[in-house]
Amino acid sequence: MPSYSRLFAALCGLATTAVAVNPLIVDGKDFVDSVTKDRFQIIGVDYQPGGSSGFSGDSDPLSDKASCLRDAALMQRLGINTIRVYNLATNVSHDDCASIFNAAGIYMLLDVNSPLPNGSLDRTAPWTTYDLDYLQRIFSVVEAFKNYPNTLGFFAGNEVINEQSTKEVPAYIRAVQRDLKDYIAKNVQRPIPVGYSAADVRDILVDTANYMSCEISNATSSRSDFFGLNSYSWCGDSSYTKSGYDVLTADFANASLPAFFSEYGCNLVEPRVFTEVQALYGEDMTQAFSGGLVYEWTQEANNYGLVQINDNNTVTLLIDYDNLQKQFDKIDVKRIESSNTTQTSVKPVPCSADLITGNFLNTFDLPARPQGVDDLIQNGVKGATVGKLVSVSSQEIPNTVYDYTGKVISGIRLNALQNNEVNTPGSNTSGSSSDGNGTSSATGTAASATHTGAASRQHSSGVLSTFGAVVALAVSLAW
Ligand SMILES: *[C@@H]1O[C@H](CO)[C@@H](O)[C@H](O)[C@H]1NC(C)=O
Ligand SMILES: *[C@@H]1O[C@H](CO)[C@@H](O)[C@H](O)[C@H]1NC(C)=O
Ligand SMILES: *[C@@H]1O[C@H](CO)[C@@H](O)[C@H](O)[C@H]1NC(C)=O
Ligand SMILES: *[C@@H]1O[C@H](CO)[C@@H](O)[C@H](O)[C@H]1NC(C)=O
Ligand SMILES: *[C@@H]1O[C@H](CO)[C@@H](O)[C@H](O)[C@H]1NC(C)=O
Ligand SMILES: *[C@@H]1O[C@H](CO)[C@@H](O)[C@H](O)[C@H]1NC(C)=O
Ligand SMILES: *[C@@H]1O[C@H](CO)[C@@H](O)[C@H](O)[C@H]1NC(C)=O
Ligand SMILES: CC(=O)N[C@H]1CO[C@H](CO)[C@@H](O)[C@@H]1O
Repeated sequence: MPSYSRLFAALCGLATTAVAVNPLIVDGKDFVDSVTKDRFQIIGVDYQPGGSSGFSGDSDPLSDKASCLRDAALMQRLGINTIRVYNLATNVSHDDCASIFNAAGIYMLLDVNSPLPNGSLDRTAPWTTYDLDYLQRIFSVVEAFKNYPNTLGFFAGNEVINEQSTKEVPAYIRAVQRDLKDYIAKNVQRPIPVGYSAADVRDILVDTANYMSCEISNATSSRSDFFGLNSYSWCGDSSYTKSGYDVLTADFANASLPAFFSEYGCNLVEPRVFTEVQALYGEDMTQAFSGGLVYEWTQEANNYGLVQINDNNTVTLLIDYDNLQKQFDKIDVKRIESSNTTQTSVKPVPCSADLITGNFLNTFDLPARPQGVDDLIQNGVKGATVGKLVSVSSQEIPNTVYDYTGKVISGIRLNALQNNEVNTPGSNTSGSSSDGNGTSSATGTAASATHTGAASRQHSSGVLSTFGAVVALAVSLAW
């Protein structure tokens, strides 16, 4: 299939038509490129234009081609290789957007839950919401995204376990993971990873990670494939020890699955300087963590944005965007991508009550499947919208882009990468800043950048995330 598409592209003279990134798999405690076996670390951003309350079910951040083109080009320039999208409509086409991000060398982490009715587990009474309607919805998200090679994984839940949740919630999350993974095994041609995204509530964090990552001998598919942590404990120009990152690193040093920050980027000190990037991708932390995703792409009421989408269809790159780009540019991509058999040979431990140290569920009996779900898994969701890649070419974006001082940056383009390529920081491949009288400081072209090696390497619910961020902040401040 890839060689056929390449031939087709060559015949048509479309040298820049993108084919596909390699799917990622989980091996031990690392994400790994399924073809080259290189390690993959997430250099990501949470993508939630419109905020968490803007979701109606009729559209989502991956249903509007024009904004995806604009954002993928700007993310490519920033050095992003993964986005997380929280709320997804199941009955719209994501083909243009998923294909644009694929062409840009950017993977997608997708929350299956939504804030709409029957769209998530009720943390105060999970047994009232774990039902056929709910499971049909989350399986429909799998159907929508299963055919895109850049679908990195699905979050079965986001911050469902917190101070308000009942004791049974962890078992329900494992049941949802079991059902998703059994659905994928039966209805998808490759093993798409499924995991959980936790709030940074320190006194239950290790118990949560242990509960999700241990192996239940008669329910092996319920295990998390990866563990996301929403962490806001590094504020301003903090340090490895002051931020508590040293504690997190020790907590996850022995984890048996890939762990990463599913949200980070405290905004108590502004502008954000993102010095935590050097810690996260540095020698101390890359054994324990596989990178992270900065909260969040667009500026919303809670003030975490990297870019501002203006009413007149222009974009302003905020100073946080520039600060983050400078930090990303310093990442030693070659080092963090190198495979390590010590990491990939880590095995899960069997679940047992003594893994749980605090006041947390310590039994591993999972709720049985609701009636009708076995049939849904055997036969697939009927009438579901199933996505597929479409062709994408390199192109300049139509939007005017300003830097944070108001200067126009011209020539920003989506750079459709060659087959198997993943976006990496340090390319800053498109756009030149003009001072208004025609003088511009060029920064190189997309085409040349893909051949420098450094720029782009051949590889080698989100229910209430905003609220969640606030909760996590409050917790890390208290602590
Ligand atoms: C898609 O699903 C949403 C949420 O269930 C619903 O509100 C909307 O009417 C549906 N749209 C179409 C075109 O079916
Ligand atoms: C798995 O084993 C546990 C403990 O022996 C038991 O309580 C549970 O019912 C079993 N579950 C299944 C699906 O067989
Ligand atoms: C991790 O494992 C090592 C070696 O088995 C052990 O010495 C260490 O105490 C463990 N750390 C944690 C936090 O459990
Ligand atoms: C678009 O809106 C932004 C923000 O209000 C403003 O800075 C910019 O000058 C406007 N551009 C045009 C072309 O109107
Ligand atoms: C491989 O990973 C282990 C820990 O999992 C670490 O101790 C070791 O230094 C790593 N090796 C290299 C070459 O980075
Ligand atoms: C990226 O390019 C822009 C010009 O488009 C320049 O102003 C900026 O300093 C560059 N950033 C880095 C980190 O090199
Ligand atoms: C205009 O162009 C000249 C070079 O031709 C340059 O020296 C100057 O800084 C530019 N900017 C402004 C605002 O004049
Ligand atoms: C089958 C089922 O649980 N449906 C529920 C969907 O959500 C609505 C509103 O919350 C409930 O009233 C239904 O019972």
